[in-house]
Amino acid sequence: MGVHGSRPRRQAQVLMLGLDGAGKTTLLYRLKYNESVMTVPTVGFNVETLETDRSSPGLTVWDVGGQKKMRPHWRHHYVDTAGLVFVVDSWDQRRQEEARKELHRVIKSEYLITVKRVPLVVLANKQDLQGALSPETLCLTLDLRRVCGGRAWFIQPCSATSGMGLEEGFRRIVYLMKTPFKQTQEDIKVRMKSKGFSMTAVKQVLVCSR
Ligand SMILES: Nc1nc2c(ncn2[C@@H]2O[C@H](COP(=O)(O)OP(=O)(O)OP(=O)(O)O)[C@@H](O)[C@H]2O)c(=O)[nH]1
Ligand SMILES: [Mg+2]
Repeated sequence: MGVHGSRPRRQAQVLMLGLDGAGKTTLLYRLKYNESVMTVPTVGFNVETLETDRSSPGLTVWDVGGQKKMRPHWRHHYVDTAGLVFVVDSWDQRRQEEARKELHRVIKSEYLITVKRVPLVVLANKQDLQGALSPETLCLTLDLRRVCGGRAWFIQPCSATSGMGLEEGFRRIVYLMKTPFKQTQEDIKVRMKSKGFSMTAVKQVLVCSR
């Protein structure tokens, strides 16, 4: 990721949303330039391309401002979206309910769900801060299993300031965009069994990635 190729590549659009201050812009520039940037609240959007491995399309990542006044504009980006990344500030427990509501509103938007069923990766950001909620806890507070039924999804812990987990999160959205939903379930089963995990563990992971 982050390295320019010489040939023109197919591009897939990833829409990155989340509340103001969740860390979207910090995360985008950490991925793009491997640098910590000082951010200001995004009014409008930032857009950057990220390279992926040769077998995958390059990514055009849209980072749209998350302030309340910006949220009505999110839907204008749905049309070309192939994958959705929702960034959560895992440390700010007071705003989890607001994050849950906004995420559910986006997921339930008619176009994203009924027409496209775009896959979702939730980035549980700011894991470097003491007291940050774990992905398992966020899974419950955001009610992901219920709201994501029938859609490919994943939750990835990360830190935009250190870079931890970012590439994994974006690799995951590429994988989910490329792979039919049923196949992702099969892949997980096969990989876990080959590593000697029990059937119970396999089932738990499948529930968590459904
Ligand atoms: N400790 C810590 N701070 C972070 C992390 N990611 C972002 N921040 C800080 O959180 C604040 C907000 O980050 P932004 O990237 O501007 O947030 P945003 O989601 O783009 O916000 P809007 O543009 O308003 O939607 C900044 O002070 C960042 O330095 C992280 O992983 N850990
Ligand atoms: Mg921003």
